[in-house]
Amino acid sequence: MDDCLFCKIVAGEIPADIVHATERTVAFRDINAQAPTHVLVVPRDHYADAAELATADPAASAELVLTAAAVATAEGHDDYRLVFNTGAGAGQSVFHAHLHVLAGRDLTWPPG
Ligand code: DGP
Repeated sequence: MDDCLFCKIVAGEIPADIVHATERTVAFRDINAQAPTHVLVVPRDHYADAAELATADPAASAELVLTAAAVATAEGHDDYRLVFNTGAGAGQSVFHAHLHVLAGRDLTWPPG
């Protein structure tokens, strides 16, 4: 996708604080962190949201979760929250699938 922010981060065209990378995923710190650890894990290939990714590439979808777990472990967290905002009404603002990894503070339920 020519005009996708996260495609540009994956391609190295826009800088990001990358903390982990695998064959199919890249993980980088969220620019607007909502917790001491707030990392976004994205597939290298472009899919608009989590369901589109899971339909087209289940292996990459699973790798996203495993990368998220590796990031949480690397940052010393046994407890963490994974979030896929899906659709503008649910808070999705970047339409390249991404998994939020949040940890390092009390995470209340339900989320806002
Ligand atoms: P969402 O609202 O679920 O689509 O999450 C998108 C996240 O992307 C949001 O928490 C802020 C983050 N974000 C937006 N622009 C940038 C950027 O240029 N760099 C980084 N690292 N994160 C960004």
